[in-house]
Amino acid sequence: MKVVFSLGSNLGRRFDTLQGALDALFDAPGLTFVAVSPVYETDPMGGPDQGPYLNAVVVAETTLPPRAVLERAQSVEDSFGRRRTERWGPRTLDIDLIVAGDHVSDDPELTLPHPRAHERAFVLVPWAIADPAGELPGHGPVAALAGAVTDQGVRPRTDRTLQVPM
Ligand code: A4P
Ligand code: MG
Repeated sequence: MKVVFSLGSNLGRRFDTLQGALDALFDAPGLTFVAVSPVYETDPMGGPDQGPYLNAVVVAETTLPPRAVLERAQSVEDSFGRRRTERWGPRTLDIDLIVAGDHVSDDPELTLPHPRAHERAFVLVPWAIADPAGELPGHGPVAALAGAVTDQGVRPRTDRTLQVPM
């Protein structure tokens, strides 16, 4: 099953956090790395007044059930000092599960596909580069969706490239 993660950080050493999170995600069996997007500097969407994010998208293959993939992502968030205080507030690290194969769920603990992914340039623009043939179940080809969300303040950081996890 293919899984797609969105990584975001707007506190602390943002790039180092994204690289550390990428490495940690693949540090245990069950997830196989496929691709990582370029890094983007993005204007914050929603929540309180907060600083800009670095965002990236990671594509993987897994034999794990979606719930176990989310638990992996949450334990990586926790290990980077994530505090769950204010919803949509600033964070050292946010890892969202965007899709898990063609699973569809409205469970608030794990909603699939991610309910806001289809309208967020900071997810769609990097995803379309990491996986040009990607599909968002219920919404269609990612490349077309990415082309439709403009003016959200998503700028490539060509000076920063995430290394493939070892
Ligand atoms: N949850 C349900 N479905 C999922 C899923 N598919 N992936 C539950 C991950 N988590 C999922 O998440 C809250 C609850 O969502 C968890 O208990 C989990 O079981 P959280 O990470 O603790 O809180 P949050 O991130 O503040 O809330 P949420 O709803 O995930 O926020 P969003 O919608 O992800 O927004 N602007 C820019 N430019 N870049 C960003 O990365 N991120 C956000 C967070 C807002 N604005 C941003 C960015
Ligand atoms: Mg989240």
